[in-house]
Amino acid sequence: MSLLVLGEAHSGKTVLGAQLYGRARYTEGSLTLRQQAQDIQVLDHAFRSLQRGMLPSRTSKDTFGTVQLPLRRCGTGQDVDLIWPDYGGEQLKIILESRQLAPAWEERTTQAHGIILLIRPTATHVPPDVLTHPGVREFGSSGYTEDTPPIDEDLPVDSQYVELLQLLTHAKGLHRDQRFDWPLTVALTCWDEVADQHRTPEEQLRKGLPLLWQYLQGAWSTSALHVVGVSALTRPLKNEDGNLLDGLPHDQPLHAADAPPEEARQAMLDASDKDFRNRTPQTQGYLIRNDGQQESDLTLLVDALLSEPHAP
Ligand SMILES: Nc1nc2c(ncn2[C@@H]2O[C@H](COP(=O)(O)OP(=O)(O)OP(=O)(O)O)[C@@H](O)[C@H]2O)c(=O)[nH]1
Ligand SMILES: [Mg+2]
Repeated sequence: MSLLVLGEAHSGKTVLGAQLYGRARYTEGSLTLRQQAQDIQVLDHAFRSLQRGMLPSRTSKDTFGTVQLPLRRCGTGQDVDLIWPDYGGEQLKIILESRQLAPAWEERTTQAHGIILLIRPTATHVPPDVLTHPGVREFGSSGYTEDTPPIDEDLPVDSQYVELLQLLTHAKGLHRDQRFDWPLTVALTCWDEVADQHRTPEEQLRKGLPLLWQYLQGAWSTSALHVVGVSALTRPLKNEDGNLLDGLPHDQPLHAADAPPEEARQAMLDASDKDFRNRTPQTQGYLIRNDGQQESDLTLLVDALLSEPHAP
């Protein structure tokens, strides 16, 4: 059975994918890696960066693929393929603008037993005035960073997610004459950045993306819908000088190939978080269940969907 994961640019796809891979491979949780596969190299590589206390590089804008993570559910022995997004930049936006799924995506969607939608709440929080006047959104206003993806002039951010879900359910052949039973988990990523840590993930979704919340309430059956929070890193990574690390563009090396060893070592130190490295990535990152309970087993993100009855 396969589960399709979707998330827009900078939503934390690569880091979370690497952490899930690390948990499944090196720790005992609800899911394990059932085999090594050629195409998991991307996640393996990203996990090795985290082991060095460094952030994985940004995914190239031109990449638009997926990585199949072959997992096994420990309790039941059931095999699950997690179709993890390996794309960068504006690729999801292209789907939304063209309002069409490419044939390969249509096939993945039809075959998917369920979907995991990754949303980074701090990158999509839109103040009310911006909903009515999209043009006034600027860097530096609350919740915006350079990482904040641009929004379509005509659409508030949450309508884009509604449109995406409409495209997917259409491709899946589901009709609105009854609520959808297709298992869906909305995972709010980089949860450590969320200002009000006392909110449950569902409250955060309702507050931050009200249109999406309303749509889900009307369209999805309650038992098939899950909302969780997830922080893949626990906190932002910083170097020893306290400067925030950033995922380098994929084609930018850390230092020149012929850099003297001391310069290369300094470049490594500047781009790594010593404490994160010492604690190892496996012990960091957590998931927040909707009842507010914190779990260190990130693979529970997938488990909730598997408890659901089979999709139509
Ligand atoms: N605080 C915090 N920051 C995170 C977390 N996960 C990722 N980040 C930050 O977000 C940046 C983007 O994460 P990626 O995993 O590269 O995101 P992506 O969706 O793969 O991004 P693209 O490949 O550029 O589309 C990282 O470089 C980190 O700086 C997290 O759990 N907490
Ligand atoms: Mg990426």
